[in-house]
Amino acid sequence: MASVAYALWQRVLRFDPGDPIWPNRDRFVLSIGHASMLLYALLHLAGVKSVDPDYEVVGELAVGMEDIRRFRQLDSKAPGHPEYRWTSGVETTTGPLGQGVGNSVGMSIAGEWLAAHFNRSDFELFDYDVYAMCGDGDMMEGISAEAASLAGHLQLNRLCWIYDNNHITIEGNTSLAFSDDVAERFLGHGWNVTRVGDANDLATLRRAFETFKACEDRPTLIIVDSHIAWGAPDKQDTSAAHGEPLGEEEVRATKRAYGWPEDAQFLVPDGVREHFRERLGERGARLHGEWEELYKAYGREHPDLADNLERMQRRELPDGWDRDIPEFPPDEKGMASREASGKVLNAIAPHVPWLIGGAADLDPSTKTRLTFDGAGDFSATDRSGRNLHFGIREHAMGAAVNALALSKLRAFGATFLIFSDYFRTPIRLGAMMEIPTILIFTHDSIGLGEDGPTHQPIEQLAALRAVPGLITMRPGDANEVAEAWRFLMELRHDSVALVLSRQPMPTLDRTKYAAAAGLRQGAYVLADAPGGDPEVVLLSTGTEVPLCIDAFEQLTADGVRARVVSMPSWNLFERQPREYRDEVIPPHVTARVGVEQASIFGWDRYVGGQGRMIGMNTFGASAPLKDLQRKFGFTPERIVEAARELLDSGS
Ligand SMILES: Cc1ncc(C[n+]2csc(CCOP(=O)(O)OP(=O)(O)O)c2C)c(N)n1
Ligand SMILES: [Mg+2]
Repeated sequence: MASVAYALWQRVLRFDPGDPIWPNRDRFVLSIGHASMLLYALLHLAGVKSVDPDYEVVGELAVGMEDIRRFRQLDSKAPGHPEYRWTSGVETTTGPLGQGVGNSVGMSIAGEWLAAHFNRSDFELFDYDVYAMCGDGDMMEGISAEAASLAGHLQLNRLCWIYDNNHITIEGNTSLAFSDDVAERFLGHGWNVTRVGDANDLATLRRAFETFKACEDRPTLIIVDSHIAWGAPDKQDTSAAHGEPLGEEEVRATKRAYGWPEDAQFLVPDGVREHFRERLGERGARLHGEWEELYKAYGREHPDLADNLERMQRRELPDGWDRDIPEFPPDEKGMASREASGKVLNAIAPHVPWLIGGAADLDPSTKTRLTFDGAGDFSATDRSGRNLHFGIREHAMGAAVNALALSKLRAFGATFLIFSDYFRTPIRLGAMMEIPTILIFTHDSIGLGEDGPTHQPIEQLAALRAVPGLITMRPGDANEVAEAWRFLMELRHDSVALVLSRQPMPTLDRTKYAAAAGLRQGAYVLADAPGGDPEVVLLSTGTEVPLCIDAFEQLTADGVRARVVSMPSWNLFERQPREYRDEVIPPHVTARVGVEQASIFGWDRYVGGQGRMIGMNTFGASAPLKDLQRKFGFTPERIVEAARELLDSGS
């Protein structure tokens, strides 16, 4: 695929090596992340400059020759698979096959939305194209079907996938496991499909890219017939070329076939870097320069929009973005946290124009629809809409939301917590890339009731908590929800999973109990024995917090010194200093009861060896909420009983 990458980068791609984060650059996504060296070679030969986290161009090479020599070694800018943030010029982290093509759809949605929102007559600020290079693996992965189907439906005509049709995967020829007619399949998805019969035919490649550029109503798939390890006399067209080094002799023979000096290693012949500078470099710098001029004039004519764009690039928010976030009055009946979240989201979104998102066909349930005047629906005919409809395509939604965040939008995706399992990979990649993706998961426990065990999440919460860096939050009433949004909107480098209930819970009286702002510490003392110094501590999250409050009131009335700790986010709690954590959960108080309608996995860390956990050890059941709570022991009475048992046994 080197020749294909060459044709694209040298002749087509609008990319300025001097500034790899110029907002209107074309995006190049290497969905075949195992071919990372192709990307590193391009970044190196094109002389792409590195960028620091403050968005200043630093000026060192993004990938130096030393990095390439140290391919896949510790601290090299050329790691095994391309990693966003680690290597400048890498648009997204790829390697798990299918993710890159999924991302490319989100990048293209972002491009369309940015154009609709920011472009004005005479000011075409955004018109970038998105190219994704994919392989047999991407084509086999289900996510490519979801993503292609969505892209075709949305008629994303500035999206181009280039399929490395080499008929080889790891186990051998694709005939082992794959016989799709890929062209037919993409025609069915509503794509423009074209074919290049020889990957080394630069003229035909060029025509294919022109066909893509000329196509105005659909995405384009370019099927390129290619040969893995082209030119290697014994390994070309074999799966061995994928999985093993060619070996010294075969490398020599390959160099001979290319007419290359056989003994030279890491050789860049004179003139090659200049050649890249003259084509890609010159074109990119010129287009970028013209764009900067245009942008200056835009700033004079449309200062407010330019201000928005600047803030967006820095992941800052408009002044006063949070001014309409409601404070929820105490209410015994209360509301579901999904309900509160919908209200807060709709109080924020009108003030943050680039906050967009949607659900995988569940917005009536997740309460994530933006309902204010003019919010609109993003579609093939309206690119300015802020409600996205991902359809029932959770995996593609996850990849697309990551890509929207990579495009500097503030983006959210929503579904039931149980279906987080359908897109674990995008969730962990978002966290790994340190991008502020917002995931909204409702129907967060057996409390959803009659839908039964297929829909009742058990281990999902523990699984989300286990993702390094991901901030998982399960707020305990409407005001914790408001605080969660206040907190998460300002994050610039953390992905968040907001876990919300289907069923109502009381809105706590915050004059009686501690302020919801405690959520920022991850866990906080919500209710306490007079003067502190409790003999038993009740720990819980979400809908179980009010159960603990009830139990606390009963225990207090009986003269037991109890404390309730609300723990909306373990991950945030772990970021607090030891003193704070010990203050909230005093190490010497070993009588602790944890309560959560989820897998008990991980709770022993807080409940301790002598505490009690009221949680789930099995799947749930299909029944009304009240019956389930009784069956599984989620009642204030059961909590009181557990606390008493602990105190009586002297722990
Ligand atoms: C989701 C996922 N499953 C499995 C792998 C392991 N894997 C890496 S490359 C590869 C084969 C890919 O074949 P293809 O896309 O045709 O690439 P080629 O061998 O032609 O370069 C596999 C199975 C992976 N990276 N991601
Ligand atoms: Mg292949």
